[in-house]
Amino acid sequence: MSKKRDYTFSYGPWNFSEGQDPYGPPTRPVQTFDWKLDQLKGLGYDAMMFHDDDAVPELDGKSHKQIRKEAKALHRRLKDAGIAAEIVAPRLWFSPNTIDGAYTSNDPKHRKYAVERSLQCIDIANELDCGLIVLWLAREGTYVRESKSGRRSVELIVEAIDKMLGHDKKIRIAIEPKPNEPMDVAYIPTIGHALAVAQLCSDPKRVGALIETAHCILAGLDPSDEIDFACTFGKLWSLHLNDQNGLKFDQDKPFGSVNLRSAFDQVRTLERNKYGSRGECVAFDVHPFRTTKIEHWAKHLENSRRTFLHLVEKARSFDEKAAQALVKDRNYADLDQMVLEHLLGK
Ligand code: GLO
Ligand code: MG
Repeated sequence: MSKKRDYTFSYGPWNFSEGQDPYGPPTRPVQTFDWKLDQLKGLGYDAMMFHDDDAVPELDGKSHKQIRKEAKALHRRLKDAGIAAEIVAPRLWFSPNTIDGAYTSNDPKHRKYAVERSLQCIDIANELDCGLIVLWLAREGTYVRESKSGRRSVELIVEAIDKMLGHDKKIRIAIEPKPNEPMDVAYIPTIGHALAVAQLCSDPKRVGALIETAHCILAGLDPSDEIDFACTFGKLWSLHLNDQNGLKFDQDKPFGSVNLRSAFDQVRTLERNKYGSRGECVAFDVHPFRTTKIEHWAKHLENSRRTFLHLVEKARSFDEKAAQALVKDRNYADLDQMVLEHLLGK
C-alpha cells in the first residue's frame, strides 16, 4: 500500500440537481451558484468542476471579450474562497446546434459550432488557471446506427481534439467515456476506446481519461479494472465516483451505496496506483434522490466523501500479507471471505 496521503475532493454545481426526471418536474427549487460554491469547503471539498456555462452562464449569446471578463471575475472569487477549478467541460448537449451530435453531427455548421465552443472552453479554463478539459461526448453516437458512419465519426472526434490541442500548447484533455444515455449507442463507450482515440491524436501525451463508476457498470465492466487499465497507461487524470444499480438509466447514486465491495476495490486500486499524488482530484458525480428534502440537499456529497474515507482506511488496514498467502495457496474461497469479513469489521 502507498504511504499515507490525503485526497483532494471536487464536485460540480450540477451535483445539486433539483430532482426532475423524464416523468416529473423538479422537487426542489433552483439554488444559486453562490450557494453551491459556499457549501464546498464546509463539506470538506477543495475544488469545483465546471461546465463552460457553469463558469460563464449563457455564453452562446456573449462576445469573446465578455466571456473572458466573466471568467476572470469568477477566478478572483474562487481564489478568494481558496477553491481551485479542477476541470472545465464544454457542454455540447444543450444547444439546438448539437441535436444530431456535436463533433460528429451530420451538419458541418453544427460541427463548426462544437469545435468553436470547445476552443472557447479552453480560453475559459485558462482564465480559471485550470489545465484540464473534460470531454463527455454526450451526443457522439446514434439512435439509428445507419444515420452515421462509425469510422468517419471517430475521425471527426480526433479532428476536433486536434484542433483543441493546436489551440493551446499546454492544455490536457480527459475523455469521459459512457456507453449510452442520452444516445442509444455511443462511439466512445469505454476507457479502452478513449485511450485508443488518444493515440490517434496529434499529441497523444496530452489526451487521457476520466473514469466514472456508473459508466463502467453501464458498459458491463468492473470499475476497478477500468481504473487499473487507465493507470497502466498513466492516463487517469480525473475520476467520477458514484454508484449504479445494474443496467438502467444513469443513476449517479452515492459512492458505495449499491455495491460496497466494488467501492472498496475501486479505492484499493486508487491507493495501489497512488492516484492523487500527481494532483488528481477525487470527484463525486452524484445526485440527490428525487425524494431528498431541501434541508438534506448536500447529504449525498457529504456521505460519498465519508464512505470514500472509510474505505481508504479499509484499504490501508487490509492484511495484504495474509491475502497474498491465500493467493499463493490458490485459496480464493478464503480470500473471498476475508474481504467480506474485513468490510464487516469482523
Ligand atoms: C453524465 C456525465 C456528466 C459529466 C459532466 C462533465 O452522464 O457523467 O455528468 O460528467 O457533464 O462533463
Ligand atoms: Mg460524470
